[in-house]
Amino acid sequence: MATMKIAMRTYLLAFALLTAWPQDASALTIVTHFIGGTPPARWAGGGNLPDIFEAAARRWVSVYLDSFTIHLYYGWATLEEAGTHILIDQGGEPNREVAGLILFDNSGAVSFFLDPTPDLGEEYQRYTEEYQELGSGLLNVARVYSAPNGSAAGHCDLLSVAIHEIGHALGMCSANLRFLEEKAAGAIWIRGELPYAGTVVPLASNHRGVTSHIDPTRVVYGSVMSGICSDERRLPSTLDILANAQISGFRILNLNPLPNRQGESGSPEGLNRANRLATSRDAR
Ligand SMILES: [Ca+2]
Ligand SMILES: [Zn+2]
Repeated sequence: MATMKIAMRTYLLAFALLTAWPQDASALTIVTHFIGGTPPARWAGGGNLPDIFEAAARRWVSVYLDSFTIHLYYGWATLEEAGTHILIDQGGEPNREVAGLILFDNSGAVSFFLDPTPDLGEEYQRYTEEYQELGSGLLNVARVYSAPNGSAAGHCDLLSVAIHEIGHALGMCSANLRFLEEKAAGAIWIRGELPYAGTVVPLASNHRGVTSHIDPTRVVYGSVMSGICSDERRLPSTLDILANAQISGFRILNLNPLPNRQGESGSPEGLNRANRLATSRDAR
């Protein structure tokens, strides 16, 4: 891992010296670098990883309007989970991850759906928004597509896994120094000038302690940072957006990101105040 870290840093530095990127002064910029790797032998759908990763990045870019640039390297590799994220470098004030590596499993253990139209959720027949009271009023905790048809059915949505892993890069990562401070109490306390200040985001624990995931046993089913299941698509919820904003010091938020269909996001009809709690099998 240390070798990879040094190699990636060197590559990053060389790349930074050779290239000047246009800077958008008023938005999060995710600079993506496809490093290749061998794709899985089989997958469903006619899409490809670069298009899907870009679409996943746009989901997060649409919610943070602070001026900040992060570099994400991504590709295929043999893993023991659907996807993984490794922090390469962090820094600045406030401290944020500035470079990361995200890998997706090519072993065949996970059967992915590669959406050829990753900005649209038209393969899923149902869209649900979940709301919950977590200390500062009812807030959106889940935006979930379900009931897939066609080639999406029976598969794990690669877009959702990419959104989840990029979410780790934006703050919820056990190598992130600010996350380590924030998670001390086993939860992330939303505070300061952020909307829904007073909300407490519960974190899942395992035998090694507090993890970098939202606790699926205490939050209504479907938060993208609690995990990803087969046969569904998860988009960042207000809770996911707030958790990373608190960790990484993002202050200018769009809590109603890109809708996939007209009128679906933030609409009163979308309110589904289901009381059910469900456990979620994490992709990691
Ligand atoms: Ca689609
Ligand atoms: Zn994860």
